[in-house]
Formats: sequence, C-alpha cells, structure tokens
Amino acid sequence: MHRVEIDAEVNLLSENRRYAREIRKFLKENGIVAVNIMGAIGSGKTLLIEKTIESMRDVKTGVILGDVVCKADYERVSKLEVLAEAINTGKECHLDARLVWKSIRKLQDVDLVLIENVGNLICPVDFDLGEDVRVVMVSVTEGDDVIEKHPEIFRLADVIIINKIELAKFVDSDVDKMEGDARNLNGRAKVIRMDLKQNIGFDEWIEFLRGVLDVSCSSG
Ligand SMILES: Nc1nc2c(ncn2[C@@H]2O[C@H](COP(=O)(O)OP(=O)(O)OP(=O)(O)O)[C@@H](O)[C@H]2O)c(=O)[nH]1
Ligand SMILES: [Mg+2]
Repeated sequence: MHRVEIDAEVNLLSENRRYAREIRKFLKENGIVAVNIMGAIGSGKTLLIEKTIESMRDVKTGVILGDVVCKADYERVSKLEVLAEAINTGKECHLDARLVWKSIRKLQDVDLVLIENVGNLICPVDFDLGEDVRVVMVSVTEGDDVIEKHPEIFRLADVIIINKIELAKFVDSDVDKMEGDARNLNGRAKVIRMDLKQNIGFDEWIEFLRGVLDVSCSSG
C-alpha cells in the first residue's frame, strides 16, 4: 500500500474511534443500551429486530437501519411505530461511528437502540460504533463454512446467532459444525441456534437482552 493510502486509513480509523467515544459517552449519560447487529446479507437481521420490538413493547426502543442504498428495512420497521433512523452508506459496506453519531443523537429518549449494520461479514470489523453489545448473525443457507471463512467478525462478537436452522436439511448444512466453529473462534460469546420463522432460540435471545438491560439499569 502507498504511504498516502496508509495515512488515509489511519486517519479514518482514528476519526471513527473519536466518534465511538462520543457515542459511548452519550449512551452512558442517557442510560441507553446499544446493540450492533452485524451479519451476512439476508441472514435475518431485520426480522430479528421486528420480532424483538414486538416482544419487548415494555422497553422504549429506537432503531438505526444501515443499508448501502434504499430504505426498505427502515420502512418495514417504521410500520411498528418505533423511533427509527435510516442510514444509507452509499458505496461503503459497513456503518461507521460518524454516521451512527448523527442518528443516535435523535434517539435520546429511548432505553434500547438496535442498530442493523450493512449485511457484510468483513467490512464492519474495524468500525467500533460505541455499542454495548455486538451480535453477529448468519444463517445455514449461506453454507456451513460461512463462520470459519470469516473468523475476525466472530472473534469480536458477544452473541453469535445461527439462524434458519430448520432449513439446514434442505441445504446440506451441518449446524453442529457451525456451532463448533463459532465456539472455537470465540469461547466467550453466547451462541444461539435460531429459527425466527419457527420461533426457535428467540426466547433465549430476549432473555439475554433483558439481562443486559437489567444490568445496565442497576449499574446506571
Ligand atoms: N425460513 C426462514 N426464513 C427466514 C428466517 N429468518 C429470516 N428469514 C427470511 O429471510 C429473508 C431475509 O430476512 P431479513 O430479515 O430481511 O434479513 P436481513 O439480514 O435483514 O437482510 P439484509 O438487510 O438484506 O442484509 C426474509 O425473506 C425473511 O423472511 C428463518 O429463521 N427461517
Ligand atoms: Mg435487513
């Protein structure tokens, strides 16, 4: 890489760290928990958000939806009458803290912010969004080698969700292998086998999230 390109990347990442610090401060001051939901394209991130909103109506929730272009996910989530912000990243394949900072400031009155990152298992890795919880979601239809092929993003996850498990037999995916890969890469993360359409693993996710909110309430 040329010197100029290296400098540009260093500047970009240090700017990101600066905004991530601002976000952390803002979340702490306002008693908000933020969850960064990363994952593969089409793995079920928006459906997870929709179902989470429906089952946690007692928690004031805001949503930030990142997509390269268009507002399809934003329109889906807005129907649920929650505060929602759309971010289009243009050519970028990840959200960054500067973009999130602009949106999250409008969600000051909520207790929980769910951030849907751009569907991608590589680019979001370097971009801390100041979040409290990092979720990485894949589904069995991406192939049972999807986790071992993208180790970095799974290493930084707090929760790894393997979704659409009821489809595994139709696409010859070995869910045990996927879970084993996840645990080998990251022994600290909670690994949830899920099928959102069949309501498998969803209660475990909600229980986890409520646990995080309880801890944040009692420490704040
Ligand atoms: N069969 C099955 N389909 C699912 C499941 N979860 C999500 N889907 C479907 O998978 C498709 C993609 O789901 P989304 O929630 O839009 O996925 P996403 O990760 O937000 O997708 P992008 O934003 O495009 O990256 C939709 O047609 C969902 O209905 C599941 O557990 N089982
Ligand atoms: Mg989506």
